[in-house]
This record gives sequence, structure tokens and C-alpha cells, in this order.
Amino acid sequence: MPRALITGITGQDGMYLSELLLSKGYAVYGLIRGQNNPKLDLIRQTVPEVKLINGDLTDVSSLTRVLNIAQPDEVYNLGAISFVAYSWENSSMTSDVTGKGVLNILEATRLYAGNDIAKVRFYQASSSEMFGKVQEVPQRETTLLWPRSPYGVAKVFGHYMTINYRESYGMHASSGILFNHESPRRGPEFVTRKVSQAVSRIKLGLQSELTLGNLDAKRDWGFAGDYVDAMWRMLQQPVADDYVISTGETHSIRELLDVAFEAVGIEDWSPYVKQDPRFMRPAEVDLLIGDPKKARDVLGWTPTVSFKTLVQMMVENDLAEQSVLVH
Ligand code: NDP
Ligand code: GDR
Repeated sequence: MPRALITGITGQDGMYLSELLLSKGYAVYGLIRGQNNPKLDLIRQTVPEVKLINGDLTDVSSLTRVLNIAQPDEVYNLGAISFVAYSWENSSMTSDVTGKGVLNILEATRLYAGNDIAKVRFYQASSSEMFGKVQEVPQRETTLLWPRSPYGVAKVFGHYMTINYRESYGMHASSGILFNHESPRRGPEFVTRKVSQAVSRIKLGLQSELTLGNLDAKRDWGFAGDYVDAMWRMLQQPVADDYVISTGETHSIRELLDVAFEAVGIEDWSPYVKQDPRFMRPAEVDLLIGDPKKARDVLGWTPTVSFKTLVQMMVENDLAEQSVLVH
């Protein structure tokens, strides 16, 4: 039975990935921070087979202990401070977790492997935020990185550290440059879920206004369930490498609003949506659109959920969740 360790198990991707690996017969271990966390109940209910171990990405000795307990064949490093807006307010902590945390888990993994570096494979959750200021469209594995937030800068550090461990020690370490991916499990601070929750509440008469920041930014949004499959595929390759994972389509926040409001039968969203500088970022990433050709050709990976279906799925889920609260 193959064994996997997932950091970030309580996040959106951690849950989808653990379901995928369990369905493939893996024994799955998840790193948790061990403090009171409402998301732990959800993990225990949804994927009770996952074994949870306390540790923290900022603490190398805890990672060494966790690896020795889990004895993984595959390590998926999904743990991070992942909310871009927050990273300006907590840039040092973001650097410690999202940046240096990658080095910590790489080093703990190298020590765990000992003289047999091939005994473990490593996945790093890199991000399209590393592309930042537009240099090339669509963005691909070779596009120049120009991050625009402390989060993006920290991810660039983790990305190059992963490549460095591959080149220095021969570690099977791959980096997935994933573009935005969403689902009904997305955290409510991210724009898609913020919109799907608000639209549902507006439809049910529980809320009258939705306040957002920049409506002109464009993102390449896919479905998280598809994207965790790409992570797994990367670790099944004979040789480790880096891959862009994206849909190849981009949409603005305005288009997101069009589809979300349309899903509840509202044609004109302008009376409901306000803009507030509070939600504007000090530096914005204006346009993200990825070229998933390498992933398609080498991994045989393709996205299965369209932008429209994804947004409708999220709105339907939130309508059902919010209706329960009303009744
Ligand atoms: P989430 O924000 O939903 O989850 C982040 C996870 O990291 C949580 O489980 C959180 O645990 C954990 N974490 C935070 N701080 C620490 C720490 N100090 N030590 C250990 N774990 C910690 O992220 P997603 O699931 O959306 O994303 C997964 C990964 O992929 C992240 O690295 C993210 O940056 C990256 N990514 C995400 C994309 C997306 O669109 N979703 C796109 C590209 C990259 P806790 O519950 O305890 O806070
Ligand atoms: P992003 O996702 O920053 O791309 O990072 P987010 O959903 O937070 O923002 C997307 C775009 O929407 C604009 N926006 C708003 N965003 C939020 N959160 N709240 C608002 O009110 C709002 N109004 C407009 C933003 O300015 C931005 O342009 C996500 C995270 O999952 C990262 O961890 C991951 O690496 C990248 O995706 C790829």
C-alpha cells in the first residue's frame, strides 16, 4: 500500500487530494497544527481514514518527527499562508510559512530519505501568482517570474528551492504551477466563494449588498477536484519536472458576477455590487492565463469543468447551505 503525507490537509486542496489518494488505495497522513480548528471536524467526518499528525511547517524538528511516523513514499506540500491580500499585512510570517516552510519540509524529506533519495517523491504547490506582472501571454513553465505580493515572492523561493533540491540531491521533486482553482470547499475569503455565498444570500433575502475590490482583474479559474489529479500524475512520472496547470481560459471578476447572478435568475447585478478601496491590493496581478500544453502532452491531464459550470456548482452549493440556515 503506497503511503502519502499531505501538509495543508485542512485546506481546500488537502481534502480533495486525500479523497483521491484514498480512492487509489493509499494510506494517507495529514499534517495538522494541533490547535483548535473548526476545519478538523470536517476532515474527520469526510475522510476519517486520514491519520492526522501534529506539526508545523515553520518547525523542522516537528517535520522530521512527522515524516518518521508517516514513512511516506510521496510528500505533497500544500501547507501555506495562501491568501494573497493577507500577505501584505503579515509579510514576515508569510515568508516563514509559504517560503521558508518549503525549505524546511524539503530538508526534512531529504534527511528522512537518507542514502536512498529515490525512496520518496515530493510535490510543491507553486502558484500562478509567481508570474505576477504580465511578461508573456499565455504564461508557461518558461515565462519570467515577476511576483507582485509577499505571497508571490515567498512562492518563488519555494519553487526554486524545489528545483534546487532536484538538481543538487537528485530528489524526485516536482513543482506544480497551479492557476486559481475553486470549489464549494473554497475558503470564503477568496473572490469566487465570496461571490457565490453573497449571491445565494441575496437570492434568499439575507443580504442586500456585496462589496468587492478590483472588478477588472482576470483569472484562469479551474475546478480543484481536477487540479489535485494533476498533482498525483506529476509524482507518477519517471522524472520530476515543473508543470503549469490551468484551463487556458481567462475571465474577469465582472464575468464571474455575470455567471453567478445569472445562476439565481438576476440579470443586472449592478444594484447589488459596491466597490471599496479596502479590497484593492497595493499591487495587482492584472491578467493570468496559463498554457496547459505540457501537462496535457506529458501527464495526459485535461480540465473537465468549465468556468460556467464551476460557478454554477458553487452557487448551488451555497444556496443549499444558506437555505438550511434560514429554515
Ligand atoms: P488553503 O488556504 O485552503 O489551505 C492552506 C493550508 O495550509 C491549511 O491546511 C492550513 O492549515 C495550512 N497551513 C497554514 N499555515 C501552516 C503552517 N505554519 N504549518 C502547516 N500548515 C499550515 O489553500 P488551498 O488548499 O487553496 O491551496 C493549497 C496550496 O496550493 C497552498 O500552498 C496554496 O498557496 C497553493 N495554491 C493554491 C491555489 C488555489 O487556487 N487554491 C493555486 C496555486 C497554488 P490551518 O487549517 O491550520 O490554517
Ligand atoms: P488570488 O485569489 O489572489 O488570485 O489567489 P483571490 O480570489 O483572493 O483574488 C482573485 C482576484 O479577485 C480580485 N478581487 C477580490 N479578491 C478577494 N479575495 N476579495 C475581494 O473582495 C475582491 N475583489 C476583487 C483580487 O484583487 C484578485 O485580482 C488565489 C489563492 O488561492 C492563492 O493562494 C493562489 O496561489 C492563487 O489564487 C493562484
